Amino acid sequence: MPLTTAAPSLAEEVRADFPILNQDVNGKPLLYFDSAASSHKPMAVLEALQRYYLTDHSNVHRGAHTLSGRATDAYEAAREKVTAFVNAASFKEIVFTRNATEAINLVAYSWGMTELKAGDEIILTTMEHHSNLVPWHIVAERTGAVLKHVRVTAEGEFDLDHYRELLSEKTKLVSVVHVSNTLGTITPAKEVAELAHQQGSKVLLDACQSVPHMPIDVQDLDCDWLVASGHKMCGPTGIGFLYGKLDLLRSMPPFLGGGSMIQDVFLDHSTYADLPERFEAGTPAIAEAIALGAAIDYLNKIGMDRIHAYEQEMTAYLFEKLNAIEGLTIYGPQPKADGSGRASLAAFTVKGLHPNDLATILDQSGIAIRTGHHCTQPLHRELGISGTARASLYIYNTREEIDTFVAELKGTIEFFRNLMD
Ligand code: C6P
Repeated sequence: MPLTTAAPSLAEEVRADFPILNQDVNGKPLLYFDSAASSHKPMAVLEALQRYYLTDHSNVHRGAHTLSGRATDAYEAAREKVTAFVNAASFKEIVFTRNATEAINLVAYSWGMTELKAGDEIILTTMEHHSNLVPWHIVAERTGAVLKHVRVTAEGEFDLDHYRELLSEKTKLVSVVHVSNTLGTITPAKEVAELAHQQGSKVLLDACQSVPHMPIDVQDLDCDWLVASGHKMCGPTGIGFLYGKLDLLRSMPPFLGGGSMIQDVFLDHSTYADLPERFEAGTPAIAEAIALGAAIDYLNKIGMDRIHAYEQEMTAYLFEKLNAIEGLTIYGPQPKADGSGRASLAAFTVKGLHPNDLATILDQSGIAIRTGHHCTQPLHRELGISGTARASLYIYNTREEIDTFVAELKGTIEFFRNLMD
């Protein structure tokens, strides 16, 4: 009989690309379950950073010399990669920012402060990250705009009925998280956008936790803006992007003033450059943008459909194991049998134990998870808890790691229960 070998899993295929994972922490092999906070970077991204500094570094859009030309070409090529990755209609619709937080602030300060007036309504949800709450608090304080928040259902889903109730002709902006970093909930973004547009409202999608994990098509979603951070999608820190519909971006005043974003400057006034430069004042994060381009090449080579499918498989396995632990509560929707219907993360509490204690003990076994409020304090308040422990997965995590994690978690719970007995 011919010997058949099982096809390697995605993690087995890519694991060697992430040398950081190949280390011991506190005497045990590192088990990294904190990619929702920040993912690791494959060698291709680290090499792109180094290659740029070794051979091409210069400022962009400024010099007539060869290095400046190379840096500019590579920087703009990275923008083209982001454009294609989210299926934007034009590279002019992609503005590089430091991160998603800065991208939301750009919209809040440029569009929000000029377009909104007292009584206009902004719809957010109760599961927003602080990055999509605080900028709108500032806008509301300054303009008199009113904030409304869509509830999360008992099952942890975006409450569409409540959303429909909140929507009205007063709604000028719907700014919602695409995938919750705490509940793992997937917002029905297309429907949300369609309903908002029927009321003449704009739509911003915080896609920080979706862009790294699933195919994204901004034209299909029909959002007006979408934001993401490079460091959660195998790219470096210090780079993120804002997608905005061309006409809308064109209608927005600059966010920051300075070099690069101008056409002509006089002593008493200036005229502004076209998109996307208008929103990129000063020397940008050139190396980081180029490395983000390398991260996109890397993800594309695997295929976003495959990444999504693999994560669903891992989600189903993680939940099967966690659901079997007595006294453990997971927040957010349960996955369907095939792991679909939610993100590949689990925020949980264990009866009688503080999440920080759990994480500290797990760290002694080389296991990295996040604890605290994950910058969703209002959501935690709604849930009546001060914090959760969160395990979040990415392409390089394996079933065996889930087994180890669950075994260590059970051991830790038992240890504390024995202490309390
Ligand atoms: N969430 C987490 O551990 P920045 O910091 O700008 O790169 O990303 C902000 C942000 C915005 N929206 C969502 C849904 C996010 O998850 C995050 C970052 C990290 O969950 C750090 S708090």
